[in-house]
Amino acid sequence: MPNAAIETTYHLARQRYADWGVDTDEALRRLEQIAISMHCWQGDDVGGFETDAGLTGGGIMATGTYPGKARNADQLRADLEKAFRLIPGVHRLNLHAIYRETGGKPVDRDRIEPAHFQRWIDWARQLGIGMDFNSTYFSHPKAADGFTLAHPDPGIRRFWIDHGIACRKIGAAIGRALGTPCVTNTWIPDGFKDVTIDRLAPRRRLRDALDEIFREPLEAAWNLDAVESKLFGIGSETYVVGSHEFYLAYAVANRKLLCLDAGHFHPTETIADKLSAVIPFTGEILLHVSRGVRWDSDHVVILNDDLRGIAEEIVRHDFLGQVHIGLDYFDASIHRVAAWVIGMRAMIKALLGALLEPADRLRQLEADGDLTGRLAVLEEIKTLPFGAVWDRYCLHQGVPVGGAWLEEVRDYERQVTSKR
Ligand code: RNT
Ligand code: ZN
Repeated sequence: MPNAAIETTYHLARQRYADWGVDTDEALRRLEQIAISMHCWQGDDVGGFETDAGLTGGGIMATGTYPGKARNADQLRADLEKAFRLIPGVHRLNLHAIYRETGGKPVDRDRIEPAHFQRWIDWARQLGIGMDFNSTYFSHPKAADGFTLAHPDPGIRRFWIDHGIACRKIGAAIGRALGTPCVTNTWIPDGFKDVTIDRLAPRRRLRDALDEIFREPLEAAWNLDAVESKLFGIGSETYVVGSHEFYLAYAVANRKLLCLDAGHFHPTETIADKLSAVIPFTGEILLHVSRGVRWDSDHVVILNDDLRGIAEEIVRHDFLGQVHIGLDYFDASIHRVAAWVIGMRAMIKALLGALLEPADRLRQLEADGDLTGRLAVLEEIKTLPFGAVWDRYCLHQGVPVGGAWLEEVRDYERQVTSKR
């Protein structure tokens, strides 16, 4: 579509929204301020560059064999840059500890240092983006039996505690270098496949291990700690040490960020409803926006009701300053750069949709007890010319409008990823 047509369509759309009392220019200005943390691990199926083994254990699984995945950090950075150029706005990178670069030197996870992430930091600075971080408690011989921080063996526990401590220091170094706090997330796979007798001792061990990891206070301007719960994993179907209640209690008691992953709850439960329940007690939270299909399958995020619900809760309650939005999925059955672009664009669209709600009017209807009006208005606004506002945003952000980004990914595939 020619640019002039995009502008004309936008101006007509702006009027339609104005009729509902919504200022589309203002919505776009607010949208531009929202940085979403794009997860590096979609780019190589959660493999990392420590060993050639890739993702092993941890109860998570990437399925698919799409060719051309990144095999080293330079390739991954190139793929990430390609994706960022197709996504409107300025976003962040979410890195896992297994993406360290040690120059071929074997360094185990309890010994990693900020220096091993210097190339990532320099790259992020060049792009003008912030970074977030994750300790990696899976794909490692010391995690092979499914336990890490809650392991009964004090030696193994110590190793993972030291990993956690090292990761917080890396997080702080990242945040300090980039001038924006790094959210360092902790997720462990610990749990049992089958009927469990002692559910308490592993939870006590986990609590104590976390206390040790978090003992040293770090500058909040550099590093923020988050803890992520889970319902079940492959191999931890019966019992997960770090359950929702465990981490909710831990986060509230210790003023940590709770990480809510959209795939980590019962299928009819949505994380949207949990924001207003948790934020009054934790202050801030981290989201792992994901899409489970029948189970915690980590499908690429799309613009569905769940996603819209999350964005609406963030915007309606003015939580933008308190919610760190990150994505978490890994689909190896489609082009990996496209998977990023689809998920990120969907998240941004959901936020735009929420910013374009006639919020005051809806709130008033509800306060007046006019529940008929509330439902009627919510249905009517679904067909407002949202696409015209979205296209105009992409145009002004200098990224492809509509499906034009797909051709760029196909080009990149022809020239780069298919040759790997
Ligand atoms: C696993 C958790 C965790 C991971 C990433 C790779 O179930 O969701 O966040 O997906 O750390
Ligand atoms: Zn997650």
